[in-house]
Amino acid sequence: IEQSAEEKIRVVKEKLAQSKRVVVLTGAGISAESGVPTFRGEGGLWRQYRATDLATPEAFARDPRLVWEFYNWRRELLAPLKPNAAHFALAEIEKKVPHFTLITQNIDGLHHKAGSRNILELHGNIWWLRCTGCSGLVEDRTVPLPELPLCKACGSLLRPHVVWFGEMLDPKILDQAYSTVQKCDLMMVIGTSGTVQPAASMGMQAKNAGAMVVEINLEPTPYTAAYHLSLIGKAGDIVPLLK
Ligand code: BJW
Ligand code: ZN
Repeated sequence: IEQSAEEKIRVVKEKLAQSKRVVVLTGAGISAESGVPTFRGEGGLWRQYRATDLATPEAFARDPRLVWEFYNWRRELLAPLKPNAAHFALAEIEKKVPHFTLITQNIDGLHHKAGSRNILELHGNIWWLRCTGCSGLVEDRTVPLPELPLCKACGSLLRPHVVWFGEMLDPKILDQAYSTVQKCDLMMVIGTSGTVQPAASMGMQAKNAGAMVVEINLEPTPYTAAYHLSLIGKAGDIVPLLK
Protein backbone atom coordinates (compact mmCIF):
# COMPACT_ATOMS: atom_id res chain seq x y z
CA ILE A 1 0.00 0.00 0.00
CA GLU A 2 1.17 3.52 -0.77
CA GLN A 3 2.31 5.31 2.38
CA SER A 4 0.86 8.69 3.16
CA ALA A 5 3.09 11.73 2.73
CA GLU A 6 3.26 12.15 6.53
CA GLU A 7 4.43 8.56 6.98
CA LYS A 8 7.09 8.99 4.32
CA ILE A 9 8.36 12.20 5.93
CA ARG A 10 8.56 10.40 9.28
CA VAL A 11 10.51 7.50 7.72
CA VAL A 12 13.01 9.86 6.08
CA LYS A 13 13.43 11.95 9.25
CA GLU A 14 14.11 8.81 11.25
CA LYS A 15 16.66 7.59 8.70
CA LEU A 16 18.31 11.03 8.69
CA ALA A 17 18.63 10.95 12.48
CA GLN A 18 20.27 7.50 12.36
CA SER A 19 22.58 8.13 9.42
CA LYS A 20 26.27 8.87 9.83
CA ARG A 21 26.83 9.58 6.13
CA VAL A 22 24.31 11.45 4.04
CA VAL A 23 24.60 12.54 0.42
CA VAL A 24 22.21 14.92 -1.29
CA LEU A 25 22.21 15.30 -5.07
CA THR A 26 20.48 18.40 -6.38
CA GLY A 27 19.46 19.61 -9.83
CA ALA A 28 17.81 22.63 -11.39
CA GLY A 29 14.47 21.89 -9.69
CA ILE A 30 15.77 22.93 -6.27
CA SER A 31 16.49 26.41 -7.62
CA ALA A 32 13.21 26.73 -9.55
CA GLU A 33 11.43 28.36 -6.61
CA SER A 34 14.24 30.93 -6.44
CA GLY A 35 13.42 31.92 -10.04
CA VAL A 36 16.03 29.87 -11.92
CA PRO A 37 14.62 28.33 -15.11
CA THR A 38 15.03 24.55 -15.35
CA PHE A 39 16.58 23.01 -18.44
CA ARG A 40 13.92 20.61 -19.61
CA GLY A 41 10.72 22.23 -18.46
CA GLU A 42 9.17 25.44 -19.75
CA GLY A 43 11.73 28.19 -19.55
CA GLY A 44 14.41 25.97 -21.10
CA LEU A 45 14.54 28.39 -24.01
CA TRP A 46 16.60 31.52 -24.62
CA ARG A 47 15.64 33.47 -27.75
CA GLN A 48 14.90 30.59 -30.13
CA TYR A 49 17.67 28.37 -28.71
CA ARG A 50 17.40 25.43 -26.38
CA ALA A 51 19.69 25.98 -23.40
CA THR A 52 21.13 22.50 -23.83
CA ASP A 53 22.14 23.26 -27.45
CA LEU A 54 24.21 26.25 -26.33
CA ALA A 55 25.85 24.34 -23.46
CA THR A 56 28.24 22.56 -25.80
CA PRO A 57 31.88 23.03 -26.83
CA GLU A 58 30.73 22.92 -30.47
CA ALA A 59 28.41 25.91 -29.97
CA PHE A 60 31.22 27.87 -28.28
CA ALA A 61 33.72 27.02 -31.05
CA ARG A 62 31.21 28.01 -33.75
CA ASP A 63 29.98 31.22 -32.16
CA PRO A 64 31.61 32.23 -28.86
CA ARG A 65 29.82 35.58 -28.95
CA LEU A 66 26.40 33.92 -29.02
CA VAL A 67 27.29 31.52 -26.21
CA TRP A 68 28.70 34.38 -24.11
CA GLU A 69 25.52 36.41 -24.69
CA PHE A 70 23.58 33.43 -23.38
CA TYR A 71 25.77 33.14 -20.27
CA ASN A 72 25.69 36.91 -19.70
CA TRP A 73 21.90 36.77 -19.82
CA ARG A 74 21.95 33.97 -17.25
CA ARG A 75 24.42 35.82 -15.02
CA GLU A 76 22.10 38.85 -15.09
CA LEU A 77 19.15 36.65 -14.24
CA LEU A 78 20.95 34.81 -11.43
CA ALA A 79 22.75 37.72 -9.76
CA PRO A 80 19.80 39.03 -7.71
CA LEU A 81 18.27 35.64 -6.89
CA LYS A 82 18.15 34.30 -3.35
CA PRO A 83 18.24 30.78 -1.97
CA ASN A 84 14.82 29.34 -1.09
CA ALA A 85 13.54 27.28 1.83
CA ALA A 86 14.95 24.05 0.35
CA HIS A 87 18.51 25.44 0.06
CA PHE A 88 18.34 26.78 3.63
CA ALA A 89 16.94 23.53 5.01
CA LEU A 90 19.83 21.56 3.48
CA ALA A 91 22.33 23.91 5.12
CA GLU A 92 20.64 23.21 8.47
CA ILE A 93 20.52 19.46 7.93
CA GLU A 94 24.24 19.50 7.12
CA LYS A 95 24.98 20.79 10.64
CA LYS A 96 23.23 17.82 12.27
CA VAL A 97 24.75 14.99 10.22
CA PRO A 98 28.26 13.69 11.05
CA HIS A 99 29.33 13.38 7.38
CA PHE A 100 27.24 15.33 4.91
CA THR A 101 28.03 15.90 1.25
CA LEU A 102 25.99 18.03 -1.10
CA ILE A 103 26.56 17.09 -4.72
CA THR A 104 25.00 19.64 -7.02
CA GLN A 105 24.63 19.82 -10.78
CA ASN A 106 23.69 23.48 -10.45
CA ILE A 107 26.06 26.24 -11.45
CA ASP A 108 24.10 29.04 -9.78
CA GLY A 109 25.98 29.15 -6.47
CA LEU A 110 22.74 29.29 -4.43
CA HIS A 111 23.79 26.46 -2.08
CA HIS A 112 26.84 28.55 -1.10
CA LYS A 113 24.62 31.58 -0.55
CA ALA A 114 22.37 29.48 1.73
CA GLY A 115 25.32 28.48 3.92
CA SER A 116 25.99 24.90 2.81
CA ARG A 117 29.65 24.04 3.37
CA ASN A 118 30.60 20.68 1.93
CA ILE A 119 29.57 21.14 -1.70
CA LEU A 120 30.75 19.31 -4.81
CA GLU A 121 29.81 21.28 -7.91
CA LEU A 122 29.73 18.61 -10.60
CA HIS A 123 29.02 20.99 -13.48
CA GLY A 124 31.10 23.98 -12.36
CA ASN A 125 30.05 27.47 -11.33
CA ILE A 126 28.85 30.30 -13.55
CA TRP A 127 30.65 32.90 -11.41
CA TRP A 128 34.03 31.50 -12.38
CA LEU A 129 35.71 31.86 -15.77
CA ARG A 130 38.37 29.58 -17.24
CA CYS A 131 41.01 30.45 -19.82
CA THR A 132 40.81 28.46 -23.06
CA GLY A 133 44.58 28.98 -23.42
CA CYS A 134 46.30 28.53 -20.05
CA SER A 135 43.33 26.99 -18.13
CA GLY A 136 43.68 29.67 -15.44
CA LEU A 137 40.61 30.25 -13.26
CA VAL A 138 39.23 33.63 -12.23
CA GLU A 139 36.22 34.47 -10.11
CA ASP A 140 34.27 37.27 -11.78
CA ARG A 141 30.86 38.55 -10.79
CA THR A 142 30.79 41.43 -13.29
CA VAL A 143 27.35 41.54 -14.89
CA PRO A 144 27.26 41.68 -17.82
CA LEU A 145 30.83 40.89 -18.75
CA PRO A 146 32.58 42.88 -21.49
CA GLU A 147 31.64 41.35 -24.82
CA LEU A 148 34.33 38.72 -25.13
CA PRO A 149 36.33 38.40 -21.89
CA LEU A 150 40.05 37.77 -22.33
CA CYS A 151 42.62 36.24 -19.97
CA LYS A 152 44.81 38.80 -18.20
CA ALA A 153 47.70 36.34 -18.09
CA CYS A 154 47.84 35.10 -21.68
CA GLY A 155 45.28 37.04 -23.71
CA SER A 156 43.25 33.99 -24.76
CA LEU A 157 39.48 33.86 -24.72
CA LEU A 158 37.86 33.07 -21.37
CA ARG A 159 34.90 30.70 -21.15
CA PRO A 160 32.39 29.95 -18.41
CA HIS A 161 33.82 27.47 -15.88
CA VAL A 162 31.00 25.01 -16.46
CA VAL A 163 30.81 21.49 -17.88
CA TRP A 164 29.25 21.27 -21.31
CA PHE A 165 27.85 18.17 -23.01
CA GLY A 166 30.60 15.84 -24.18
CA GLU A 167 33.11 17.34 -21.75
CA MET A 168 34.63 15.42 -18.88
CA LEU A 169 33.69 16.38 -15.35
CA ASP A 170 36.60 17.40 -13.13
CA PRO A 171 38.03 13.97 -12.22
CA LYS A 172 38.89 15.02 -8.65
CA ILE A 173 35.36 16.22 -7.96
CA LEU A 174 33.85 13.19 -9.66
CA ASP A 175 36.03 10.79 -7.61
CA GLN A 176 35.00 12.52 -4.38
CA ALA A 177 31.36 12.32 -5.41
CA TYR A 178 31.57 8.60 -6.24
CA SER A 179 33.34 7.76 -3.01
CA THR A 180 30.84 9.60 -0.80
CA VAL A 181 27.93 8.06 -2.73
CA GLN A 182 29.44 4.61 -2.30
CA LYS A 183 29.72 5.00 1.49
CA CYS A 184 26.50 6.82 2.37
CA ASP A 185 23.64 5.49 4.51
CA LEU A 186 21.05 7.79 2.98
CA MET A 187 20.95 9.63 -0.33
CA MET A 188 18.35 12.22 -1.25
CA VAL A 189 17.95 13.11 -4.93
CA ILE A 190 16.23 16.47 -5.26
CA GLY A 191 14.91 18.35 -8.31
CA THR A 192 16.75 16.58 -11.08
CA SER A 193 15.22 14.92 -14.14
CA GLY A 194 17.77 12.09 -14.12
CA THR A 195 18.61 12.55 -17.79
CA VAL A 196 22.22 13.71 -17.69
CA GLN A 197 25.09 11.35 -16.95
CA PRO A 198 27.08 10.68 -14.89
CA ALA A 199 25.01 12.42 -12.16
CA ALA A 200 21.84 10.55 -13.14
CA SER A 201 23.19 7.15 -12.10
CA MET A 202 24.56 8.19 -8.71
CA GLY A 203 21.30 7.34 -6.93
CA MET A 204 21.44 3.78 -8.26
CA GLN A 205 25.07 3.53 -7.23
CA ALA A 206 24.07 4.44 -3.67
CA LYS A 207 21.18 1.99 -3.73
CA ASN A 208 23.36 -0.84 -5.03
CA ALA A 209 25.86 -0.08 -2.26
CA GLY A 210 23.11 -0.47 0.35
CA ALA A 211 21.94 3.07 1.00
CA MET A 212 18.34 4.18 1.31
CA VAL A 213 17.56 6.43 -1.65
CA VAL A 214 14.82 9.05 -1.49
CA GLU A 215 13.66 11.22 -4.38
CA ILE A 216 12.04 14.63 -4.04
CA ASN A 217 10.61 16.00 -7.28
CA LEU A 218 7.55 17.75 -8.66
CA GLU A 219 6.92 14.70 -10.81
CA PRO A 220 8.12 11.11 -11.23
CA THR A 221 11.43 10.53 -13.07
CA PRO A 222 12.87 7.46 -14.82
CA TYR A 223 14.35 6.43 -11.44
CA THR A 224 11.33 6.91 -9.18
CA ALA A 225 10.26 3.28 -9.21
CA ALA A 226 13.78 2.04 -8.53
CA TYR A 227 14.38 4.20 -5.45
CA HIS A 228 13.05 3.34 -2.00
CA LEU A 229 10.82 6.32 -1.53
CA SER A 230 9.43 9.19 -3.59
CA LEU A 231 8.09 12.49 -2.29
CA ILE A 232 6.17 14.35 -4.97
CA GLY A 233 5.96 18.10 -4.55
CA LYS A 234 7.96 21.30 -4.45
CA ALA A 235 11.40 21.04 -2.88
CA GLY A 236 10.72 24.28 -0.99
CA ASP A 237 7.70 22.70 0.68
CA ILE A 238 9.14 19.24 1.37
CA VAL A 239 12.81 19.67 2.32
CA PRO A 240 12.06 21.99 5.29
CA LEU A 241 9.83 19.23 6.74
CA LEU A 242 12.93 17.04 7.07
CA LYS A 243 14.95 19.44 9.25
C1 BJW B 1 11.27 20.45 -9.15
C2 BJW B 1 10.80 21.71 -8.94
C3 BJW B 1 10.56 22.06 -7.61
C4 BJW B 1 11.04 21.54 -11.03
N1 BJW B 1 10.79 21.16 -6.67
N2 BJW B 1 11.51 19.53 -8.26
C5 BJW B 1 24.39 9.11 -25.03
C6 BJW B 1 24.47 9.91 -26.16
C7 BJW B 1 25.17 11.14 -26.12
C8 BJW B 1 25.79 11.54 -24.98
C9 BJW B 1 25.71 10.74 -23.87
C10 BJW B 1 25.03 9.54 -23.89
N3 BJW B 1 25.13 8.97 -22.66
C11 BJW B 1 25.82 9.78 -21.88
C12 BJW B 1 26.19 10.86 -22.59
C13 BJW B 1 26.96 12.00 -22.13
C14 BJW B 1 26.15 13.20 -21.67
C15 BJW B 1 24.71 12.87 -21.33
O1 BJW B 1 24.39 12.47 -20.22
N4 BJW B 1 23.80 13.07 -22.24
C16 BJW B 1 22.38 12.73 -22.03
C17 BJW B 1 21.51 13.96 -22.29
C18 BJW B 1 22.06 11.56 -22.91
N5 BJW B 1 26.88 13.65 -20.51
C19 BJW B 1 27.95 14.42 -20.65
O2 BJW B 1 28.34 14.79 -21.73
C20 BJW B 1 28.71 14.75 -19.39
N6 BJW B 1 30.07 14.40 -19.59
C21 BJW B 1 30.45 13.12 -19.73
O3 BJW B 1 29.68 12.19 -19.58
O4 BJW B 1 31.77 12.95 -20.05
C22 BJW B 1 32.17 11.66 -20.51
C23 BJW B 1 31.60 11.43 -21.91
C24 BJW B 1 31.87 12.33 -22.91
C25 BJW B 1 31.32 12.16 -24.18
C26 BJW B 1 30.47 11.09 -24.44
C27 BJW B 1 30.17 10.19 -23.42
C28 BJW B 1 30.75 10.38 -22.14
C29 BJW B 1 28.65 16.23 -19.12
C30 BJW B 1 27.27 16.68 -18.81
C31 BJW B 1 27.26 18.20 -18.63
C32 BJW B 1 25.86 18.74 -18.41
N7 BJW B 1 25.89 20.16 -18.52
C33 BJW B 1 24.69 20.93 -18.25
C34 BJW B 1 24.99 22.42 -18.53
C35 BJW B 1 25.85 23.00 -17.40
C36 BJW B 1 26.23 24.40 -17.66
C37 BJW B 1 25.07 25.34 -17.77
O5 BJW B 1 24.16 25.33 -16.93
O6 BJW B 1 25.07 26.13 -18.69
O7 BJW B 1 24.27 20.73 -16.90
S1 BJW B 1 23.27 20.38 -19.19
C38 BJW B 1 22.09 20.66 -17.92
O8 BJW B 1 21.51 19.40 -17.51
C39 BJW B 1 22.90 21.17 -16.72
C40 BJW B 1 22.24 20.44 -15.59
O9 BJW B 1 23.10 20.41 -14.47
C41 BJW B 1 21.96 19.09 -16.18
C42 BJW B 1 20.93 18.30 -15.44
O10 BJW B 1 19.69 18.92 -15.48
P1 BJW B 1 18.75 18.89 -14.21
O11 BJW B 1 19.39 19.60 -13.09
O12 BJW B 1 18.31 17.50 -13.95
O13 BJW B 1 17.53 19.83 -14.69
P2 BJW B 1 16.24 19.43 -15.55
O14 BJW B 1 15.67 20.72 -16.07
O15 BJW B 1 16.50 18.37 -16.52
O16 BJW B 1 15.24 18.83 -14.46
C43 BJW B 1 14.65 19.63 -13.45
C44 BJW B 1 13.87 18.69 -12.54
O17 BJW B 1 13.40 19.43 -11.43
C45 BJW B 1 12.65 18.06 -13.22
O18 BJW B 1 12.64 16.68 -12.92
C46 BJW B 1 11.46 18.77 -12.55
O19 BJW B 1 10.34 17.92 -12.40
C47 BJW B 1 12.04 19.11 -11.20
N8 BJW B 1 11.47 20.30 -10.57
N9 BJW B 1 10.69 22.33 -10.22
C48 BJW B 1 11.26 19.93 -7.00
N10 BJW B 1 10.09 23.29 -7.33
ZN1 ZN C 1 45.18 32.39 -20.05
